[in-house]
This record gives sequence, structure tokens and C-alpha cells, in this order.
Amino acid sequence: MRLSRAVLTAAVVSLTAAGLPASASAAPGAPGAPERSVTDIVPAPVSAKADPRADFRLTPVTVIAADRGTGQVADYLRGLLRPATGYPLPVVPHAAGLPSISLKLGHDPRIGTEGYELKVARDGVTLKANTADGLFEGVQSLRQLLPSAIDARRVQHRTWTVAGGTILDYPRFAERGAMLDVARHFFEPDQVKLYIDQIAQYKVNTLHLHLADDQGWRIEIKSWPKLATVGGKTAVDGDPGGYYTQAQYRDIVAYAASRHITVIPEIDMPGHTNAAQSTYAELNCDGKAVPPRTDTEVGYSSLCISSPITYRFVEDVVRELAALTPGPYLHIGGDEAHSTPPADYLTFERKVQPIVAKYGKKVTGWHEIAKSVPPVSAVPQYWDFGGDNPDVAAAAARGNKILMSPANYAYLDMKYNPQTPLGQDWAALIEVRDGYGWDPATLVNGVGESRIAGVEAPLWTETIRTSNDIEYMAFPRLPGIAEIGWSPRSTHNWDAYRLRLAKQAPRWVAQGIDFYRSPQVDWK
Ligand code: TNX
Repeated sequence: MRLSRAVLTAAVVSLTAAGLPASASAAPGAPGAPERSVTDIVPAPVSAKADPRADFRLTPVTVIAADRGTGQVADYLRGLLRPATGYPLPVVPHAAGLPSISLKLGHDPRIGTEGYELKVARDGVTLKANTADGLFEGVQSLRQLLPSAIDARRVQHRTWTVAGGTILDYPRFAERGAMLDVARHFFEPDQVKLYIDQIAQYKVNTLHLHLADDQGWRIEIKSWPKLATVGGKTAVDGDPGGYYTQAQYRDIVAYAASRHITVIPEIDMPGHTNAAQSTYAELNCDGKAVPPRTDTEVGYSSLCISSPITYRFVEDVVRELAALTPGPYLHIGGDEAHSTPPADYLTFERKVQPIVAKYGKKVTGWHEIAKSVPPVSAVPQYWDFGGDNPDVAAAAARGNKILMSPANYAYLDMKYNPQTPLGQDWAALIEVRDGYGWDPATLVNGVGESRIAGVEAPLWTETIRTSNDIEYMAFPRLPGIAEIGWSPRSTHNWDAYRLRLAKQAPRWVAQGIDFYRSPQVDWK
């Protein structure tokens, strides 16, 4: 694109004329505080210094200057900024004196593999990271420095000021996850992609898909084709089922990767297997298929632990799933196996975990797998209420990292209050403040900071049927869990968080996210 000097001059003049916000050192939400600031970002950055004299104005002549290796993130950024601004924002190798957002890769030992440094100055924005992942997370911060109208899908005629200042940022924990249960209710690929975009903006880097449960099997397995075509027909309460073909599933995984999110597929076993056992009679000890079930009981099903066919089935499923999975982990469930006798449970785990390793993957599973003394590469996912759990503590002492998803804080299917129309309450009622009010490092005795893989916010879908339902339960709690996983503990402060969270709401409105307007937050 060629730019005339007149256009450039006009851009510079309008930049100079921009009204400067008041003091950026005022606390967010305080009188005189600017509308947006580097100190408002969710999840809170490691360090942020606002400079209201350094605001940058995005204009029709702004370019995205992308160093070698940054092209994918540059294209993604352009895709974020173009619909609402209507500006061309070409991705170019060099800014060549034009006002620019520059993406650079470097070797900064302070920021690790997902951190970034963002500098917003009057003459340009510079985003540096050691990896494309770090640049992507930096872009999520940059987005929040623009007016919320940046998320509108149509051109908005207005000025586009990026709040000035500097951010240095990196995550507390390597894994910040969300889980979507596509087994109890099925969600179409586009609905999963929508959720991926929604969670990515809070620097969530893992999507765990719960692909099979009693009520339905959701992934095509070519060696056992009826799992999907028959076992996929059902869903909770007789609602329509569905499944992903392997091509659709690969496409979801690739879409997630384009948002720097790794997918962890879960096949829950040896319990939660009614859909498979109603489809293939040979998966039952008596050789008779059980009836399909669409109620929400848990703990009644179990694969036949003594049957060799069970392990042929598991190996076929694991082999096909591993081939669909670029990420390092396969999730083998293992929760609530109440009808598998404890000795059988251990037998099963000791046969199945090596199968996962055989296909080049590491094991993750619900924390019950800790009882089986899994290899230290395995990640038990803790879902209970905290306090003592000797099996999990022993795994941590042996060297396993633990993923934290306490049901009473992090389960997004729990109701906010008794009137919440969706969700369950067996673990807790979880208001926004409760979901934010815990520390992974003090949750389980014997599992301290260094033993924690990260956090995950699971969304079970017994009562969740639509994308609006997903959004209503995830927002505003998911950003809180993401912040617990990303931000230094020293930033943890409810009074400050609720003000920052309130400023996210116009973004959700612009994105069409149907969120719960908790009375604990002044949404304005
Ligand atoms: C427990 S805790 C489950 C799921 C249910 C969920 C509902 C755990 C690992 N499993 O099977 O869907 O409660 O809240």
C-alpha cells in the first residue's frame, strides 16, 4: 500500500489533537481514572506502568510490522482489528517510518515461553516475546487497551486509542485450562470454536474436551465405528446427540492451535462408559449390551476389567486418538468408578496407562488415578474440595504435577445462587467472588506451588444446551480462574479485581457474550 504524505500528516495531526485522559496512576474505577489502562488488564499482568502521555492512535495508515516468525500472530491481530476499524492494517516486514504495531521475537530470560513485553508509545506499539505463544498472549493484552468497540463486527466510526504504557508479563502456571463436556450435551464444531475464541482472550492455553460419557460418545473411532454412529445418538434427557468425524475433530484442534490452545481429548474410563457398553455388547462381562441411558446418574457403569477385549478396545481408541492429537496429553478419565472394585480399578489403570505411553502420549486423568501410582509424567486433575488427599499428596511428593479444578471453586456448572436457572449445586453455589477466592498453592495439603501444573475450569453440561448457556456459566467466572492461573499471587485482590472485571463487560456485550450480571460487581 502506498501512502501519500498528506494522509500521513493528517494522521499525525489528529494524533496530536487527541485529548489526553486524566491521571493513569489513579486506581481503576476511581474518579479521574482513565477509561482504559495497562493496569486494568485481566488476567492482571506481572507489572504494568501506565503512561497517559504515551497513548497511541490507530489510524488508516497504521501498519503491522511483523518480524520473521511472527506472521501467524500478525495475521490474527489484523483479523481482530480490521472489522471494527475498517482500516487496512497491512502486515509488512518493516514499518518503514509508518506508525506501527511491531511484533518481534527475541531471547528475554525474564518472560519465558508465554510471556511478553508490550510498549505503547505515541509513535508506535512494540510487542516482544520469545515465542509466537508469548506474542499471542501479548496481543490479548493489547486488545484490552483499545476501546471495547474494537470487538464489534462492523465498522465503528470513532477514534481508536491504545492506552499508553509498558507491560512485562508472564504466567504463574504453565497450564490455564477450560473443559467442555460435549458428551452430556453435544456442541457443534462452530460452537466449540466460539468458546475457543472466548477463552483465548483470557490467556487460557488448554481446552480439555470430555468426549465420552454414559450419555454419549462424540468422536469417530474408525476401528469401532458404531461408537459414534450409534453411541453418539443420545444425550441427556433425550436431547439430540451428535459426534465429530475425525476430520471435524482435526479441524477443531487446528483452530485451537491457531489460538495457541492445545486440546486435551478425554475418554473417561473405566466408569462413565455406558454409551460404549450399550453400543458394543462385547464390552460387557456378560456379553450383553446394556440399554442406552440419558439420565444424569454417575458411577453405575464399568468396563469389564477381566476381559481381553476391553484392552483391545482401549488400545484402538487410544491409538486413533493419539494420531488426532498433536498435544502431549491424553486424558483417560478415571473418576467416580464406583462400580469398579478398587483392585480392578488398579488393574485397569496399570494396563491402560502404558498403552497411552506406547502411542507417544502422557497420561492425564481425574485425581483418582493417583491411587494407581502413575508415572511421574502423569498429571492427576484434582476435582475435590481441598484439604487432605493422601494419594494426591503422595503423587506430588513422587514428582507428579497436579492440575487444580476444585469443584467448589472452579466448576463452571455450579449455580451462582439458588435462583440460577442452569447448573447444579452438589459442590457449592459459586458466586463470582467465590470462584476467584482460592489459591491453588494452598488448596491441597502437601501440594505446593512447585507441584502444580496449573488450573482448569470444567464446564459439565448436564443442564447446558446452547452457546448462550455456556457463556452464562463461564462469564464472568472463567476470567477469574484464568487470572488465578496466570497472575502473580501478589496481584490477588477482590476489591481491585471486581473493578477490572466490570470493565470487561462492554467487551462481552460487543462480542455477544451472554454473561451473568452478578450483583457483586458494579457493571455500570
Ligand atoms: C462430577 S467430579 C463429575 C461429572 C459430572 C459433574 C457434575 C468429576 C470428575 N465428575 O461426571 O458431570 O460432577 O457437576
